[in-house]
Amino acid sequence: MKRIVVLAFVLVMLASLMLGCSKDDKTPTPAPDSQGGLPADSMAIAAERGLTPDDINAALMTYTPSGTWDEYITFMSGGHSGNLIAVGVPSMRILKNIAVFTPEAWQGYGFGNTEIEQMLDAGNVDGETIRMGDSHHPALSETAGDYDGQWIFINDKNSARVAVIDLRDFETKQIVKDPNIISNHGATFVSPNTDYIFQGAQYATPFGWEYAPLSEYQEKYRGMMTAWKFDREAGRIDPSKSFSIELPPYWQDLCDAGKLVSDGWVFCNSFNTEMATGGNMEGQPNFEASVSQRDMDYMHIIDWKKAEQVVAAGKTEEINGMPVISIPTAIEEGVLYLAPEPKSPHGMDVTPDGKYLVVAGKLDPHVTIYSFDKIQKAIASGNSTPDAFGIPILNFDDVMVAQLEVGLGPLHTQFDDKGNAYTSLFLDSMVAKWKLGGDDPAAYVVLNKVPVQYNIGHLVAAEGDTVSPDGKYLIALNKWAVDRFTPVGPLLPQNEQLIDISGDAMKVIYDMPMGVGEPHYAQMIKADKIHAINTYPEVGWDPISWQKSEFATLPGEERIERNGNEVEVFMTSVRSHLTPDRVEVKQGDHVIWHITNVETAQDATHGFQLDGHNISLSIEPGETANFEFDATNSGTYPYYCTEFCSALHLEMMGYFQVAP
Ligand code: K7E
Ligand code: CUA
Repeated sequence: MKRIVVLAFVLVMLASLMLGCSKDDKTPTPAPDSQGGLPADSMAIAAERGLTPDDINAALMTYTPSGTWDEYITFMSGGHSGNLIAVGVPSMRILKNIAVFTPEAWQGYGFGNTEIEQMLDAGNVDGETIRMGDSHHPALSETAGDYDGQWIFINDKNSARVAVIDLRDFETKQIVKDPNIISNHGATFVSPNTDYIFQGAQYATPFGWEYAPLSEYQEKYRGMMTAWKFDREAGRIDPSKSFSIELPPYWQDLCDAGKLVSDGWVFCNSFNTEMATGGNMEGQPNFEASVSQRDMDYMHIIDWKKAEQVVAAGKTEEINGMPVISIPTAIEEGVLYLAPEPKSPHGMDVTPDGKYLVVAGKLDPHVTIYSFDKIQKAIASGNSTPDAFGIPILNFDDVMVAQLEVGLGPLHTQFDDKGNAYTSLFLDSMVAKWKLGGDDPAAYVVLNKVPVQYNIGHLVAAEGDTVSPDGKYLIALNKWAVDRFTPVGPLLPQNEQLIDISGDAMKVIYDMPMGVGEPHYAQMIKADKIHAINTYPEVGWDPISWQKSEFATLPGEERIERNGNEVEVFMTSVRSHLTPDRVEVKQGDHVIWHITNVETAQDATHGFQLDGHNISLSIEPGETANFEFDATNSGTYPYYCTEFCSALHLEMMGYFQVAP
């Protein structure tokens, strides 16, 4: 019986697709099997695979034939894999795994390439080489509050670092380390014109993560908001024009930058306003209990435009090289305010019009909606009570517009183009769709919900963080994937579920196993906004400095130069040989090696690995890559191209010999 229903459904649907028919279309629907080119066996396939009409619908909405491109690109953080993953929508195919904080051999990232090593080294901590990360929140660069497709930034929660990725070549160009905090979370969030990339701390420590007993938590431990200045011309964060604001040792959590009316402000939710310090072996409760005692935590409300003036006026203290606005100065200058947030809040999402802020409850089934206008009025009224540090806490009722019960474990909220909001419900494993009600509390209503599998964290809507979201698609970033995919051992992939939000009811249309990282947050941009290059502009290009490399080597210029104990190799690669194909040095020599891929054809990448030396490069068409090392061991070490570039790719090799 089910099969007959499926068959009938497929027949009608395929026929209507063929004809592009609408309800007013008076053309009689011919029998599908009489249509030239209509595969008569598709119904049989559907029946054979037991596909329901919904399955077929979902397949038709997501299947992306060979050679056709996705409409959107979603950039998902890789979580503790420390990378950034570009995924096409609606196909949900991984387009690229972009190495950021963690070495990745395929991209030749962190395996010898001199410029990349230097960039990664900029993220080292106190001489400790850091080659991992915990990437959480990617932020696309914006112009007037809209994604402009030029850059993307991402934070490393683990060591409080921020990376800059260039969307011309989808490669990481810079990593900066905050000199005063060791863990961040409310990052990265950009101001509407990407003047600043904001980074809020997470677990409080003394400045510079120095030692201080936990008994001195309230006096010595601090949170922080750093405004990293982005120089668009240079395509780099300019630490010399960046600044920080000292915050209380509450754990700042998620942040978002204001937009339109609220441009100039940044907001963060926080938890552990209890200032708990652990001690579960010393008779204290676990953190999970001690940081959840109070009914209210505090939203941080920061006037960054005013902070910028305070910095310009020199009213800062330089701490570890960073100008910091102290808490007393921030209070005096009207830079920092607090507002109560219901129990263990999570998420901070500014509505597309910039007028409202949504904070989710985590342990409270409500989302709380705050009005920016009310916040401004409350600040102007002077009605507040000081917290333990003297920071004015605005009255909850003065700033809050509505509280809407959305379900259990609300975390994050996204928006569409029709005035709706979508909130992830971790405990319910659902997405709740609700209506924004402006200033009228009664106008906020839950419209419907859709189950997701399982334990949803963040969710992302098409252009969902901009001033003009697209609607259409939403992705649920689910933490658990129990029973969803063919078993692959105890460590399961995450499940990224694509949801069609074009209609009234939400429909899950694709389950994508994410087996290369644990995405926290993601941003989804219209693919045609990104103008990625096909090959580097000129042969001999340095992708990091974005100019011709001083070591560019053209065919005929290949050479090996010896200068005392230093041997410098200038090599070219082209299908299907490396020149020179013999390099001999003496044990103890320092070897500096440059390779230029002189190809100009798209996709004619040559990789390079040197046996026994932990060296792996990816040299894209036109690129010059460099590495250096000490020839410590004598021996014979083949080097070869790692990309299967031609039929004679295996012959693309050479011998590196170290004479004793
Ligand atoms: Cu909710 Cu780090 Cu954005 Cu994960 S955070 S879910
Ligand atoms: Cu070049 Cu294989």
